[in-house]
Amino acid sequence: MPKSIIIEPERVFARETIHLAAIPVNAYQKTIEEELGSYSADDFLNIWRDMCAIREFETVLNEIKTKGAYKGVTYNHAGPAHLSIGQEAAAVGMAFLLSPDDHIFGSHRSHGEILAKGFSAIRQLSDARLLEIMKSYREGALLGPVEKGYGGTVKGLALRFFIYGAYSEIFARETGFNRGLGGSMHAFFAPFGIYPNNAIVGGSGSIAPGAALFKRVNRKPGIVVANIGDASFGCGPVWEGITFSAMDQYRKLWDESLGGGLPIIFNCMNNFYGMGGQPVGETMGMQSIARVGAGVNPEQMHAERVNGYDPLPVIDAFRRKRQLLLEGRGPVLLDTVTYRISGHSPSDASSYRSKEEIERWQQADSIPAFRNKILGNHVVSEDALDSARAHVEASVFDMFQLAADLKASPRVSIGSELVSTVMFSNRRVDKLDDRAPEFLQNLAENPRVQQIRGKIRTPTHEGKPVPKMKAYNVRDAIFEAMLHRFSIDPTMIAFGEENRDWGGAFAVYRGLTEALPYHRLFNSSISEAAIVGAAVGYALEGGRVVAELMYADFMGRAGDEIFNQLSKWQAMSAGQLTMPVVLRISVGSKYGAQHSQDWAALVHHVPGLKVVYPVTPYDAKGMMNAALAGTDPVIFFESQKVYDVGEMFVEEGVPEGYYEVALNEPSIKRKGRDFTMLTLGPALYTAVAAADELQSGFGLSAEIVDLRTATPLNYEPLVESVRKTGKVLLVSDAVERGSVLQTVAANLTQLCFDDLDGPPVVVGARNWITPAAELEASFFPQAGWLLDAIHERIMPLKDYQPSSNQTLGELMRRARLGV
Ligand SMILES: Cc1ncc(C[n+]2csc(CCOP(=O)(O)OP(=O)(O)O)c2C)c(N)n1
Ligand SMILES: [Mg+2]
Repeated sequence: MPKSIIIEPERVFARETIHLAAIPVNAYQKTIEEELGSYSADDFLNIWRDMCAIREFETVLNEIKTKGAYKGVTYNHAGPAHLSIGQEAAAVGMAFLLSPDDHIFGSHRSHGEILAKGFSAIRQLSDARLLEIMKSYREGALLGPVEKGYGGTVKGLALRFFIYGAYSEIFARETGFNRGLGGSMHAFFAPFGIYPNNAIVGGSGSIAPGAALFKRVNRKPGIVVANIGDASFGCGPVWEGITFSAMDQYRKLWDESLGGGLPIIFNCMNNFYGMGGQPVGETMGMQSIARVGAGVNPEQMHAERVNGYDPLPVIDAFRRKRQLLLEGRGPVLLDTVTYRISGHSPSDASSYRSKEEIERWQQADSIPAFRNKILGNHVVSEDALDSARAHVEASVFDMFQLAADLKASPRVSIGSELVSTVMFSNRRVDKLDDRAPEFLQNLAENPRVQQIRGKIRTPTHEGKPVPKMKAYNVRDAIFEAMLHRFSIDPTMIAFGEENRDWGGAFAVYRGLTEALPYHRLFNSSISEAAIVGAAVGYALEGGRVVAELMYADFMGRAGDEIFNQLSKWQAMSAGQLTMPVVLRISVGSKYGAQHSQDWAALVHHVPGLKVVYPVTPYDAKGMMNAALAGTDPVIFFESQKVYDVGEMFVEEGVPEGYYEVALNEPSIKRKGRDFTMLTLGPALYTAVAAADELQSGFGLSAEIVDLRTATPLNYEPLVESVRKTGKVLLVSDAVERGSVLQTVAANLTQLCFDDLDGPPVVVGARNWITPAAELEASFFPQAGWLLDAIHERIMPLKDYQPSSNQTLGELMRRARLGV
């Protein structure tokens, strides 16, 4: 049902003051004596041991990066190492109380967080479960080398297994968590609740909210933590992720049983520096990151600044904030203050800070400070501390040595085409969970379903063309395919701007508001980065999403999320994660320069994305069905020029039942013999008009092939057609320079060289901004342009007068000017 949130002028204009609450800074001031009831001696020992392990892990990396050896073991590590020496207390404090169901996301500097979370999970999981994880994880590939000759406890084995997996991943070994395809900045290990870390600063800020969304929508236990740096708070996507996480609707409009606000902590690992820039005093103005919460919601995100140079205040904060999240009162912001003693990377000369400053933080170093704190109270003996440290350092060293050993820990063979096999998962999964999908009504009663039932699905009816109002159109086709999957897969959700009550900006979703509860279809904030980022987070937790960008021109707003996140996580996980996301993107017209551009070429260029562009009802339904049955990210372009178009090509009409159209197959829309016209997008209809003119005016028959897809693309039908005709014209509404069709033309030139009478000719839109609606005919390819191009560059048409300049000289002129 549409919502009703009434805005009353009298209330809006009443005189008031907005009061901000005080923001706690270093509120935790407990002594160890006061904490004795909360921690056992073992807890203290474990905290200490975990900090020491992280310090040693990072020290090894620092030594091999700067000196090429550690304790006599030489190793050349070619890749990055963004170390967190100094930040151990913050990492251990963050992870100490988190359960394996609590999921952390991180940054380029997350080795410490990964280790801390892994150690915490190992403590909490039973021996049986740990063995199960170690034996099943990548079929025991990591466990094999570690268990050889090991005679200790299961937990000891798990600790070594985990450190080994981390080092191996950093060293790009087959035995890494992700077969070395993730590496230092992207490592993760989902069985312990460690989710992707991100080399894009603030990348996790828009992804982690999707993981929290997954937990709410699918009623899963646990919380989500986004560990991001202080400088990342200058990143737009972080703000968008926060906004997305704090939407009122979770608590005000969604079913209460889902649990309320998103269970997410944005945990700022505040080390006072970007690389060398300083957010406080130089690159930002908020002074304390905790202040950000005050602008987000009345609860101010329960924001606090805590002392992250001592693990206990951090544990205390996580205990309290986790509870808030479980009560549905999220999101939360923590400003966890720490310091990076190590350089940004081992090549960092620290030219941006003084030696004195580093020395002062070294003097306050959290590891000796914590030791003194617990020793002072005789809770744990000095011997116990020393032996725990020595023991864990030995494990770190052993595992470093094992990971550095190319025999025990080989690299993946580059020639094996491993990467090719993980770029796409290419799976079919009908549903990602077994529970019954939630609906608000019996679908037979849905007004849109009933309306569609009365529509005509064939190109003609009683011998006449079908009037627009009665034709089953592209809009209906997408709706039908989505409703089908909504009714099968309970995890499937859809969101984007104006997706709910409005019915989607172009009315594709009209009727869904009545059918679906809020958590399956909702309006998001105007946050394109968060829309795509959250879709990524939702999918990599195991759900299916249809996210939507209203116009292709807005892709830039979600650039990182599309280009680096949606596209890359399947491969960076070595195929362990799937990414069942369909990103619907509408291509505009009549709306000028910033609302009418076809940017299929941008995503076609990015490895890891399937890119399709159906423009007929038959194709739209079949391809949406296929996209929603798969597990790969599909960029699903739609054209606003053709939402209303009925089926013109499939005589039998668009089936009412389920069918799929393969996502890599071009479709021959009209058979012909004289030349081939290849199209992508709504230019199909321009080609049809041109082909009709060629037939009636010149007796020429064109074969029209709609690519329907940019990636992947089966060239066989294209080659077959071009072999037959020897001539090919390629047409799309995208600007010609760098377009998908230029790539297809280049490939066809090679594939059909011997059969071609001349080179393939590409006609695209001008290399301009899209002008106003009234001038579009001078920008988008017109049927006449196609005839002109054929006449000038493929075969002269008898007595023909071109209306536009499609000559090679003009091609040169335009290229020279860049227009
Ligand atoms: C989007 C993006 N911009 C710039 C960089 C280069 N870079 C890597 S780390 C870093 C500083 C990040 O600072 P912060 O977020 O505070 O994390 P810290 O390094 O302090 O842990 C920069 C600028 C990047 N990786 N990603
Ligand atoms: Mg920082």
